[in-house]
Amino acid sequence: MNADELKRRAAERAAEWIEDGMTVGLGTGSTAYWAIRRIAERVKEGLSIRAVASSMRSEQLAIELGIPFVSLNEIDRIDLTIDGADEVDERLHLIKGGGGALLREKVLAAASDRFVVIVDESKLVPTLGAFPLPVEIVPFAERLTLNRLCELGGDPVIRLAPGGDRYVTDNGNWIADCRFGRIVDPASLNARLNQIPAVVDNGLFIGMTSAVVASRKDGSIEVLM
Ligand code: ABF
Repeated sequence: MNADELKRRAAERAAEWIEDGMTVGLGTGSTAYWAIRRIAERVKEGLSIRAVASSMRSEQLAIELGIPFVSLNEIDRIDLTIDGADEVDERLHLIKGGGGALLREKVLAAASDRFVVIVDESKLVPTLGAFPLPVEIVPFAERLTLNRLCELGGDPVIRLAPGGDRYVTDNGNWIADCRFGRIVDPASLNARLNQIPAVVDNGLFIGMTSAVVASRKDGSIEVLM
């Protein structure tokens, strides 16, 4: 079974948890896009929901597929958000942000009654950190912030867009991809990073995951809680 098929299976399993009348958070990334496609199919079959997106890319895809939308500023809670991840550790802490949408993804996750993560089994790791940790920073203080990330041992690299310019997030910020090595205490690193003044947020999602739907190469689907 190829990676796309594994992602699709996890996404469709999670989309089964969506019920009529829900407000649904839409994630970002190739796995989350499979969930958006499945949600669009169910909307065509009569499912009545309203969606809020974690990125302009997700919003664009959902609008193209006919999913009804609501602005985050029109709601106070999200019933269920379905999103991908770059790494999931044994306590279901996450590294997210490989897709550049970590800030809005974390906002949606925090506003959700249930935050469900969909992955193929390659994302399951014993300890976070093999995937570079994305840190969203304010361009105004790039140099000072990179210095602080270096002092923390992050060896930061500013993410570039395909054209070679700095990648700009939906929020007008930049991303520093940081290599901290094995992150044995992600909660502590998360706190230290977010104390740096021009760090907007980082890709560590600590204690936010309600469930992980992981699809395995043998064709099985595992729900981790
Ligand atoms: C998004 O999905 C990001 O937070 C994460 O980086 C990405 C994973 O992408 P994919 O599903 O394409 O592996 O939620």
